[in-house]
Amino acid sequence: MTQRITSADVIITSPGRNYVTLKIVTSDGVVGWGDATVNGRELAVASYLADHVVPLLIGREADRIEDTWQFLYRSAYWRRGPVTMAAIGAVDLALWDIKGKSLGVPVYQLLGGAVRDRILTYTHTTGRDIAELKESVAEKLEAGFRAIRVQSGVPGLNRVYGVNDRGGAYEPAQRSAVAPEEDWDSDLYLKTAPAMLEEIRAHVGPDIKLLHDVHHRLTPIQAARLGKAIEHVGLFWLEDVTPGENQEILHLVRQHTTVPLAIGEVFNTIWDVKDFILTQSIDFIRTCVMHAGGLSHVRKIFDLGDLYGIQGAPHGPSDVSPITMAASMQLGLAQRNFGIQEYMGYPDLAKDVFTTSYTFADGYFTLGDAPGLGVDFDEEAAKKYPYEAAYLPYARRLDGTVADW
Ligand code: KDG
Ligand code: MG
Repeated sequence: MTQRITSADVIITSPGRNYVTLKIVTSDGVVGWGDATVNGRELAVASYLADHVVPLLIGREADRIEDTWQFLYRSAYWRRGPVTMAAIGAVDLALWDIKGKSLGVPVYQLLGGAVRDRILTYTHTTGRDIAELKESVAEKLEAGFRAIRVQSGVPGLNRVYGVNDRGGAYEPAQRSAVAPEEDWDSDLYLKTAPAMLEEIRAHVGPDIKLLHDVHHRLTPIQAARLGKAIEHVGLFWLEDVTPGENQEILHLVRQHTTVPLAIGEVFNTIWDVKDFILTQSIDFIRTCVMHAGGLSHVRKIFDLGDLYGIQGAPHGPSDVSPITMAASMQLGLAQRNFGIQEYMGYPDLAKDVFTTSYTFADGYFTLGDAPGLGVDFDEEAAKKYPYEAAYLPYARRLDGTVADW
């Protein structure tokens, strides 16, 4: 019997940070959960969903996931963009959750079944200086991680991306009515970043995978210089070296260095990343399984990458909810060219609202056999944590110019 969507509700909650969750219920009483969190712009997606998407969903056949995706994408007329694509992504994740639960299987079974047993993951480390970064690295190694993103302070700059200026873990969004300001100077960064990476490599030895995120800061030729200077460090990847809206840019970097390049977390469709892939300028494509239109769309992006030996490595910061994280892992188990899953971790309070079935051991995540995505959302607990405005930082250069953040 055809099951139809009978209700869809958007829930905004803030257990330690803001999350936007979509709950879809079917005529069979099956509940599907989707994540629609766009860090610092949460209410825009909530409105797009509640005001413009939910009314279109009621009465639709819940099993028609691809048809619903095509309908929401093409009937909007206005294409692409983070708000639209996150909203479509939330619906897509909820519908995959429903299909899995209806059939009593985890979503990876519907994507072709497992092609691996466990999912390699990396986490974040940070320090205001190298000594503090080493402590952070030691902590994560102790916790079992074997792939680690390293970010450190830049001498001469007060606040930089990836580093908490008060020490401790870094969470970019700040609960405040204004966007916090960070500092940037590419020359100061380029002067110290290679030595920092060398020292961490010497500290962890050859077997730990090291990653580093430049967060869209450099010009192509600066990025090429950095790549050349750190080839001997043996990074797993160097991420977002340039802003990347001009996709051809990375081809120039590529011609100068063999450091593996990763990019894509801020892009939302296959059209936004296809040139990176078709020109074979990258090694890892980082589109997020929610921000880029859900599992239905991201697996097409990863399939395109597979033609060129490019691996999928979905975005997984604390600002996508455990629903997105679980969906990423479902894809990770079934997608041949899945490379690694980012796992930044979650605020403790988030565990009060989200219950997950994935488990971590020895640097890898394993998925259980829970049907659907394998995540539960506690609506009563969510009510305890009302939305609080929070903004991502932005950066200024030493002369006051707004820089890429
Ligand atoms: O909301 C912005 C964060 O998701 C981003 O800064 C994290 O770059 C990031 C990463 O690689 O996780
Ligand atoms: Mg990044």
